[in-house]
Parts: sequence; C-alpha cells; structure tokens
Amino acid sequence: MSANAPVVPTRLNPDLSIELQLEVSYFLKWGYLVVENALTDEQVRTLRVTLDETFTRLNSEFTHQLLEQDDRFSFLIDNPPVMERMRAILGNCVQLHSATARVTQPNQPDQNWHRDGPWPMDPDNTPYGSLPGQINCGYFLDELTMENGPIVIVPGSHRALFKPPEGHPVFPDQKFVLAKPRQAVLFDGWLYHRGAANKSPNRRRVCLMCYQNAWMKSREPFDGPRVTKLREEGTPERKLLLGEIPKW
Ligand SMILES: O=C(O)CCC(=O)C(=O)O
Repeated sequence: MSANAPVVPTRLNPDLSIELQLEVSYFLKWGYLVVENALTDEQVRTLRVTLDETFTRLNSEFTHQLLEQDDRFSFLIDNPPVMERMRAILGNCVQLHSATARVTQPNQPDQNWHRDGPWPMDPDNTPYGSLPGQINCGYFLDELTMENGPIVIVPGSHRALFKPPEGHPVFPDQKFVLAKPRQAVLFDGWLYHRGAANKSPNRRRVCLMCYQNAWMKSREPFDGPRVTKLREEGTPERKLLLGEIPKW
C-alpha cells in the first residue's frame, strides 16, 4: 500500500488462500498456531543481542514498552509472516495491544495458569468481532525444552466459560509447546497458558507482541519518542498498528 493510502482500511477482511483459511480455522478451534519461518537466523541473532543488552541495562525480568528500548525491535511490529496470519484472523483493522519481553532466569518457578483478559468468556461472541480479544505472538529466542520451560497451554480452553484454576495443576489435555527460535507461537489471550519453570542453567528469552482489533483500547500508551517517530514515518498499516486512530 502507498504511504498516502488511508490509515483505516477500506476493506475489513483480506482474501484468504485455502492454506490461510485452514490456519485460521485451526487457530479459532484450538486457540493457538505455530508459524514456521517467522524469523530468519539473522533476525534471531539480532533479537538475542538486543534483548541481552536491554536486560543488562534495565536489570528487570519483564520489559514493558519494548519498542521504546531499541530500534532493532521495531521490525517485529509488522513482521510479514505474523501479520499475514493476524490479519487473516482479526481482519485488516488491527493494532498492537502491547510489546514486551521476558527473560526467565534459571531456577524461576512455574507460572500459574492465566488468561490475559479480565472478562469471562461470552459464548455468543460480541459485535464487531471483538473475539479473539487479544492475540499474543511469542518469539521464543531459545529453543524451548522440558528443562528451560516450555510454554504450556490447554488447547481449546480459550472457549471455556470459566477461569483457569489457581496455581499450575496438571490438565489431562495440556500441551507443552517446544517452540524453536525461528518460529512464532500465536495464541489467543483467553487460552489458559503459563510458562513452565526454568530448571536449566541458562536464561530463556521471549519477545511478546500482542495484537487486537484497532477499535479496542490498547494496553500500552505508545507515546514514547521512538514509537512516535515510528508512527509518524510509518506506512498506513504501521500507523494503525501504533495507535494512529485515537478514537472512532
Ligand atoms: O513466558 C511464557 O511462556 C508465557 C508468558 C506469559 O504468559 C506472560 O508473560 O503472561
């Protein structure tokens, strides 16, 4: 799309190939999707170095407002293999909900089961396609193993009408996702999920880019200097992703 094209897409839904339709159906049914070749080896190397530097500078396990930390994260905003799937699921009117990263140190315990949204699940959906309410995209920069802590999910649980249990009890149908560095793991924010304990001697690093429909309120303000510049200089799609439309 040209730089002076409208920021609000003129068509809500893209045309989908058969392959993409199958991926959308899989995602809607099970609440997750693993995207192959979401990153090149060079991009993985760059993200590892950049996240290590960020972690050393901030000395914090969790980094909020990741895009403000370093320009080398900015390609993740609209990384084509992921955006193609995001738009296939959410439609063209899509924005970032948040961009964060987590560095899980050795000996970190299991996370508790959680959902990312505050609401119960509505089986009748809501108008204007507000389900999925949030889709997370995890770029796991270290190959996940049973030692360093896979992301654990309960496939299909995004449609459960009730909250996950406290703690991290075993679900019979839980799945340990052993993601590889070039993959991206898309998962519905309502899916029961948790990071497993890191019992390895190494850090386990992940960048989390979360998306939602652009008419929802994002979690991040996206008002820092780097993001403001990225929005001002960005394509219409990037402007929308970074919150160009303040209200409807
Ligand atoms: O680190 C993970 O595998 C999951 C991260 C997560 O669910 C969170 O940060 O809320």
